Amino acid sequence: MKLIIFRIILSFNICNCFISTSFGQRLVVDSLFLANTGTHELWDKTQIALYSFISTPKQSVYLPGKTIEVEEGDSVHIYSRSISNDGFHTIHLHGLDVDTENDGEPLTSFPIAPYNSYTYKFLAKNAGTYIYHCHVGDVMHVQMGMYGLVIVKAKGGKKTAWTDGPAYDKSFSWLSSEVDKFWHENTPNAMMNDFRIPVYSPNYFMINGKSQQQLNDTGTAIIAETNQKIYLRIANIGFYKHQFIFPSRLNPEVIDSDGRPLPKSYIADTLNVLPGERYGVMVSSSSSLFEKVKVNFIDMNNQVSKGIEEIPINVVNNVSIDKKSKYQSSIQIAPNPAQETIRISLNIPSKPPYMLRIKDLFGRTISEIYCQGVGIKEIDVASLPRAIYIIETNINGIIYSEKLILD
Ligand SMILES: [Cu+2]
Repeated sequence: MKLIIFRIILSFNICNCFISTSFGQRLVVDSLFLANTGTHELWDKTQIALYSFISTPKQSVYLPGKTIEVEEGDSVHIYSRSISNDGFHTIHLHGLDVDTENDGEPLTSFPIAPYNSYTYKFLAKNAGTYIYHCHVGDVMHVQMGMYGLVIVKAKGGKKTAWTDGPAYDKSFSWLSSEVDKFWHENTPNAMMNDFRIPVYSPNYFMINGKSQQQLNDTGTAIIAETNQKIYLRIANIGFYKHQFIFPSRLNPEVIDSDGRPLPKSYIADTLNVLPGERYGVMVSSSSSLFEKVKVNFIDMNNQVSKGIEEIPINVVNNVSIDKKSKYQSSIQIAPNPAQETIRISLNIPSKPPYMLRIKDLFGRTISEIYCQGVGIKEIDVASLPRAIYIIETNINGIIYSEKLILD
């Protein structure tokens, strides 16, 4: 059975494939490789040892692990192979209705030994946001990075929070967590054998494995247009309480929790997400908005916030930009999205010498380029982190700006 599934995966050359059954139900076959050797770079360039769930055995580890995406009603098989050179691992499907054999609790289910594999199976009964994580050594393997999201979309992959639920235009997933560097410097097995588990004192606070300037990231920062419905899937796999504070102009409406629609949705600009909890929040703004969602990471022993991270929100009123003036779209960037070099031309009546500024979504100037005369300006952007930026210039008191995506 394992061999057959592995063949399917290889023949499709991607790790997520589906086959329709005679009852119209999809069988989704996905794969995870359980790794215990790797390093991960944090926002300040600090390197930590990391375990992870990755897509292919040759990949470098990353945080969080691979996201599993399926649809409501799917029968899901996750081929799981340990490429760890030491110790056991499992996959616990947190919040999903699974039988004991597929629960991933090592005592009642079973652990996966190095270079062994198992195919976890479950039925994705309810659309929603779920977490999977290793259940060996409990908190230690999770702390080492063995976690990821399971997203169960509405039937047919429709852009609704659940089948026949509220519709959205865009969605973002925020899986929050923490890192205690000391725990990563001491192997979990050594700590477990000695029963000397140190006090948990995290020094890095993350959303989608990112912090600080890394949150200016196309997968995490909210980039949307006015009046678009944005569906946020928020999940906490840390050991602290994570408090999300939204600008009230985003009209945050909490609509589901832990994989079930709420009987009655509610508006709240502060959302406390406890370890293991998941929430669905619908936001939108009727006017342009350049603000941040603030996230407090709160030690539940004393209710003190030990870290703050901010996720940029960039809601742009595209209609009014077009109507306001032709100058607003007068910066032309090509290519966009770009990778290495961009060519910028200004389409305005007069062009005195001007300064082009590249800003991140926090409004910080990343670089300034002095420009003179007409013609196309070529700028090397290869060294900039892959993210969204604003190219801006001020000519005779008028600010011209344009969005630049580096991918
Ligand atoms: Cu593990």
